[in-house]
Amino acid sequence: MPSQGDISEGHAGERTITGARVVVCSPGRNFVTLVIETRGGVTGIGDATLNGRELAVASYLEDHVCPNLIGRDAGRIEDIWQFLYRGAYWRRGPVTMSAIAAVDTALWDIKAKMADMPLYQLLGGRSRDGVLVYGHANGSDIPATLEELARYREMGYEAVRLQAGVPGLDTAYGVSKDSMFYEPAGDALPEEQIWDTRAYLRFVPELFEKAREAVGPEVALLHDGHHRMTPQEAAKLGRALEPYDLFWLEDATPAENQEAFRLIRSHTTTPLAVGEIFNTIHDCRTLIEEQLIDYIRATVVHAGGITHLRRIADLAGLYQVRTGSHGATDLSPVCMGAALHFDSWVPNFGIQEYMRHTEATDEVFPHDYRFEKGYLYCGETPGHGVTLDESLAAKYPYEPKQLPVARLKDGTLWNW
Ligand code: KDG
Ligand code: MG
Repeated sequence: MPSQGDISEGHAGERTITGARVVVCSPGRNFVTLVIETRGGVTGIGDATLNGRELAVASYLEDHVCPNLIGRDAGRIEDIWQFLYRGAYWRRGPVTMSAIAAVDTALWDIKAKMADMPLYQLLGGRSRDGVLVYGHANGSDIPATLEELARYREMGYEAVRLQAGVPGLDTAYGVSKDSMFYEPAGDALPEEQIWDTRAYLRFVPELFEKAREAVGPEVALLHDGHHRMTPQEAAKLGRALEPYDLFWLEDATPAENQEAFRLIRSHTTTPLAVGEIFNTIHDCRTLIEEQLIDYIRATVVHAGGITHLRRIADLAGLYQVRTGSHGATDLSPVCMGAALHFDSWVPNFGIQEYMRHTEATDEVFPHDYRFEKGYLYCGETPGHGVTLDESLAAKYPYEPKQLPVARLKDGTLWNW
């Protein structure tokens, strides 16, 4: 009889999954968390947050995944991953892969707790002491952005992403009212913003010229194009930014068409990063194998959990592509905790994005990772080191929120 991975194996009684449930809460922004319980009393949690589409993943988990988990051996992480990926017949996609990621993360949490080890030990142990992170400095114009940059330097950051308001445009990606906590998902229905790439391209090199003058050559400076340029425009920007020695230019152009990066790559030596919206290895195979990028930004929650992210990182390692995982605030502290264990191990680590969560979020998700002088350190607690205060979470019910959309001046819908 084929094994179901249940207690029929004899040794797995303690590990049998007896419960799986989804907690949706909104301590300032929405988060979806999967809680898996085992007969032995060990629980694990995984992040399943997909900004603006949270309830789709919650339903995918509650209605289609959780019933399949009951009775299985929580120790069979790979088999459960394959079951959820192949078994659904419908493969890939952000909803499916975020749901699989939540299960995978919770199971790694359980395995590590049962082994009485921090998760990074199960992956192969530390490759580094601390994880280099970049923070977000943003402002309505260049002086305001440089002030923020100085503030991040004072806090100890060695790497800072810069986004600034573009002259002539009312809104720009990455620039918020509260500079410390950039939260783009606003209203129940999407805000519509106006975008003009030519105005943006005229402005960005000056931002980085002034920033370099202000901080000198050492500090790593990053920028996110947020999928808005054509390949030709991205090539032009990459070249214009070369004198300012960026750590990376992110999401220069949409990457459904991976071959589009050939044009950008052939025109500029500015390092390229992409992948925060990728959910499988197939989204980045050409980008990696042709060495069209320098950093892959896939992360635990949207790319199928630790099990799948490890496959992506291993492929990337063959081609000298390093990791630079997405770490915006819409990824919960559970994702961040798991990501930091991953980052502490992965040999081809590059950098980790770190947007600080609000106090309310940190209270709902107590964690043992800590920031010090530009680095994040995962803790030594068995598991991934992040828990969920369910009674506090219950005080913050779900609030419908969606990401903005962008239109060109003539009304054409563009990439936000
Ligand atoms: O939900 C969307 C955000 O995660 C995204 O806009 C953040 O681009 C982003 C980044 O680089 O952090
Ligand atoms: Mg981005």
